[in-house]
Amino acid sequence: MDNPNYKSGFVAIIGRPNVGKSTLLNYVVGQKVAIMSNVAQTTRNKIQGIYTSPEAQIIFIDTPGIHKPSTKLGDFMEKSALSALDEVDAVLFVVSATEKRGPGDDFIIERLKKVNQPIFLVVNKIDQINPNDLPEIVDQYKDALPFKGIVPISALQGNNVNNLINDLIKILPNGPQYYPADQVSDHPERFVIAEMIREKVFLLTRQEVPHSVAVDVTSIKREDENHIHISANIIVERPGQKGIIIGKGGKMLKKIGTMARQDIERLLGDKVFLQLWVKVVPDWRDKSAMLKDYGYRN
Ligand code: GDP
Ligand code: MG
Ligand code: K
Repeated sequence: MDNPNYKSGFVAIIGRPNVGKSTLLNYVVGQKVAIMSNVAQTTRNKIQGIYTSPEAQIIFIDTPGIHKPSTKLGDFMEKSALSALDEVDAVLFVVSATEKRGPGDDFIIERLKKVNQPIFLVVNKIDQINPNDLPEIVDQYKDALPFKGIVPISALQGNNVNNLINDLIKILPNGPQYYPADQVSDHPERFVIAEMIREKVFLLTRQEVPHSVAVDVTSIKREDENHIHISANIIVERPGQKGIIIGKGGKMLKKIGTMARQDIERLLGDKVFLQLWVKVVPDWRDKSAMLKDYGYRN
C-alpha cells in the first residue's frame, strides 16, 4: 500500500456492559467477531475487529476490562485496558440512550479524564427512544469530557454509523494498511481465538512473560461434524520465555491450552482440538510496538 494519503489507526471502544459495544464492532466490521450476549462481561478479551476501505483502515479494540476492579484479575484486566488506551488514536465512549447515566459511566469518565487521545461520545440505541428526548440524554454527558464529537447511532440498525466512521477517519493519522483487506472476512474468528490464547498466557504466567507475546493461528479446520481442529503458534522472543510458557513437563502449556479451548468452544459452539506450539523469534521486539502488541505477524 503506497498511497501516501491512506489513513490508519487503532480505536478503543469503551462503555459499561450492554450498551452495545460488540454490536457496534460487529456492524462496522460486517462480521460476528465479538461474542454478543446479554450477560455482562462475557467479552473479557481485548478483541479487535478491522474496518478496511480504499481510504482507511481502522483497527477496533474492545476493552471490557475497564470497569471497577474488585479482584486481582479485575485489577490486571483494568491495567491492560488502560494501557491499551495510551496507544490508540481515538476512543469511542459508548453509552445507551435507553439508560440514565450511572456509576458505571461515572467510573469510566474518571478513567477517561487521564486519556489524551480524542474521545467521541457515541449515544447508542437511538432506535429505542423518541428523537425529542435525545438532547436531554446528551446533556447528561456532554460536559463530562472534552469530546471531539457526539454521535447518536443505532448499532443494531446501523443508523448513522457511517458518519461515525467518517468522523474517525478524519482524525486518523496517515499510515499503512496494516492488515490485508480480506483478513477479517477470511477468518473472522481467527483474531478472537488468538486473543483468547494470548489472554490465557498472561493470566497463567502473570508478569513473567511480557506483553510482546504474539499468537498466530495457523489453521482452523473442520475435523468432522462436531469437531474443529485449530493449530496456533505462541511466539516469544527468548528461550527463557518459551520455558515458562511450556512449564515443568509441559504442564503450563497444557493448562493454557485447556482454558483457551474452553473459551474457543464457547465461541464456536463446537468441540475443539487445540494444538499449541511455542516458537522463539529473537528479533520480535524490534518490530513496531503497536503491531507487536496486537499480535500482528509478518
Ligand atoms: P456490550 O456489552 O456493550 O458489548 O453490548 P452488546 O453489543 O452485547 O449488546 C447488548 C444488548 O443490546 C444486545 O441484546 C444487543 O442486541 C442490544 N443492542 C445493541 N445495540 C443496540 C441498538 O442500537 N439498538 C437496540 N435496540 N439494541 C441494541
Ligand atoms: Mg461486548
Ligand atoms: K455483553
